Formats: sequence, structure tokens, C-alpha cells
Amino acid sequence: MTDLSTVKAALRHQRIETPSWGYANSGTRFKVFPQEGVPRTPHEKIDDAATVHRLTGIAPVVALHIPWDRVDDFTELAKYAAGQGVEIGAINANVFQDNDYRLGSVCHPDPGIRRKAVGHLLDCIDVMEATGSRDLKLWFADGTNYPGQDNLRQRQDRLATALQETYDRLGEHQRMLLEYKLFEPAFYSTDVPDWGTSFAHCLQLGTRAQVVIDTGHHAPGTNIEFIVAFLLRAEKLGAFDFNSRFYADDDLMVGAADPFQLFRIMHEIVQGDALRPAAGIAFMLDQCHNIEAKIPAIIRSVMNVQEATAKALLVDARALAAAQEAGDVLGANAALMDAYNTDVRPLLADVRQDMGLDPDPIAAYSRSGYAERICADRVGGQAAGWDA
Ligand code: LRH
Ligand code: MN
Repeated sequence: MTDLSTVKAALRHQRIETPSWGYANSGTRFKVFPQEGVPRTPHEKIDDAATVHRLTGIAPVVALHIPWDRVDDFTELAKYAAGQGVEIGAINANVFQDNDYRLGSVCHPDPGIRRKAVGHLLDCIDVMEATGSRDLKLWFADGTNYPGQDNLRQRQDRLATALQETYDRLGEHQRMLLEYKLFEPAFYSTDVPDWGTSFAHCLQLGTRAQVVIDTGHHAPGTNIEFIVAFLLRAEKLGAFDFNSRFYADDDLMVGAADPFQLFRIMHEIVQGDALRPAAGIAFMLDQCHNIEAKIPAIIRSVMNVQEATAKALLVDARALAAAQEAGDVLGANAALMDAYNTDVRPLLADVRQDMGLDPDPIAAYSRSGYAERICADRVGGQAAGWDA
């Protein structure tokens, strides 16, 4: 049986990275429903991220998105974050919202547009220098909508050239995380559509290029934990963008739509000894809270990852391995399901108390008065958001 103090120690050291854009207004192409008290500046987004960390104890990092989080002085912003008890994590580039990128960014047929896009990626590395961030996170909306619209092979050549130039600019402690997505906003071909394409480009680039698995970016029915196991074995798994979905890239709270899938993913992480921060995997949330209160939604999401992790840590690895070696199909499945069917909420309440935290972060947030305070304080100005 797994030793409980080891499990508790692993849970105390878990690190989850929350997305600055998860605190801002977001929506769909149909509507963005603005909410009261939403941050108006990167500093206010950091305040909200710091609140999530204060209540959960395991969310000490906030990812930024450029230009959504552009400021005049990123070194000052990093200092401000440190003063709030959090650090700035991945820097997300954005080459998907400029009018010039209608036919793509780094894969665009026009070399001038490609030049502009690469320029932004290099600017993001300068931001990393100022914030002390390790990760440059790249997601490209690039693709085509109709067969014949462009040469699929030449687009891969353009992508490889842009990635190589960006990779060569990275500092030795920095790395590039390449995210893939099956479709949207492109609806015929996407230039980085799946893990294999990202993996191949990362192999070609070098050790500091790794794959990001966004749990909402796969075809329905994809066995994501297989991709996790494969990339871990190849030492090419750099990060997760955690969220959940019922249909497409719904960006719902992680674990909300499919908590069993999240457990199976965390089981591969634990089994691959990749949970500890030193293993270098960034566990990020990438979500949009279109109708629900944003800070409680992120607290709930952090707790969902924690619950899946606790269950994965409770898997009786010896019993599982013995059953697998014996070809005991039902025994092996039962070893996993016993852990999954374990109610870990009392264990997590203990862990939080050991960390000097309230056992119920959601209740603690409601009692804190933070929600009322930000609604009162954040009046006027432009609420941050996708359409801001
Ligand atoms: C693309 C994506 C990417 C981010 C964006 C906010 O769908 O997952 O990770 O840049 O969402
Ligand atoms: Mn993502």
C-alpha cells in the first residue's frame, strides 16, 4: 500500500500554473458576457492569481499572454508578482489576432508577414528575459479552410524555419513549448494539428523544444494518456494546458467534463515520476469562464487537479504491476479503479490544514470578502478580455 506521508508530501509540493486570461472576460463568437470585478490590468490579474494561491497553496505561478498582458516594465511586473507571493510563468505568444494573420502567421505565404510573426516570437523572448520566465509557449492558429488554398508541405517548411530562428534565440535556461490543436479557427488543415507534428518539429529543434498537451485539442475519443506516456518516455513532454470539454475546444474547468480522464492522465504522470517540480513539466490551466465566477472556477479547477493527483498517488503500484505481469486483466483494472473510487477529499483537507490553509478553499474564498472588494474597487477603466 502507498505510504500516506509520501502521498501528502507530493501533494504539498504540487505546482499549478494559472492563466492570466482565465481571470478576464471571455466568451464565444456569439457573445462575451462581461462580469463585475474583472481585472483591468496585468497587476490586477496577478492579484487574483495570488488569491488563488493563498487559498490553495499550490498555484504559485501565473502564465501571461502577449499582448493581452503587455506592460511598459515587465521587470517591475515580476517584482510586483513576487510581492504578491507568485511568480510569472510561461509567456504565451499571440500571432492569431492581428489582421495581417488572415492566411496565417509563421506559415503565411507572404515572407513579410512571416517576418512580422517571428518578430513577435522574438519579442516574447525579451519579455522572458525581464520576467525570468523559463517557458516560451507557442500556439499557432495557422491553417487553411479549403483544399488547395495553400501548399501544405511548404507551410511546414515555413513553420520549421520560423521555429528554428526562434529556438536559436532562446537562452540556455529557456525552452520552447509547442502546442498542437486539431482544428479551429482553421477548418480544413491546421499546421500543427496533432502531437505527432509537434513532436517531430521538437525533435528536429533540440532538447529545449517540448510538446504542450492541451486536453481540449484532440479528436473525440483520443486516448490522451497514451500521448502522455509516449512523450514522457521520449522526454518530450513539456507542459499541459488543462481544461475539459464535452465536444470541441470548450475550455471548461479541468475535470468537470471527464474527471476519470484527468485521473488516467495523472496516473501516467505519477507512474512516470513526473509530478515533482524537478521533472520540469508545467501543469497549466488554460480555461475560459464564460458564465461562471472566474476566481472560484479556478480554485475549483486547482482542486480538481489535486483530487485526480491524490487518487493517482494512491494507486497500489505493486499490486498493479503484479496483476499486469500476471495478465490478470480484471485485477489490474481493479487496482486502478480502487484508487479512482477513493474519496480523497478528507485527505486533501488534511493536507491543506498541514499547510496552514482552510480545508475548504471555496468556502474560504466566499468568506474572504475578496469578491465584494474587487467589485467595489474595480469600477471604471477597461475590463480585460479577449475583445478588449
Ligand atoms: C488555443 C489555446 C492556446 C492559447 C489560447 C488562449 O486554443 O489553447 O493555448 O494561446 O487557447
Ligand atoms: Mn491551450
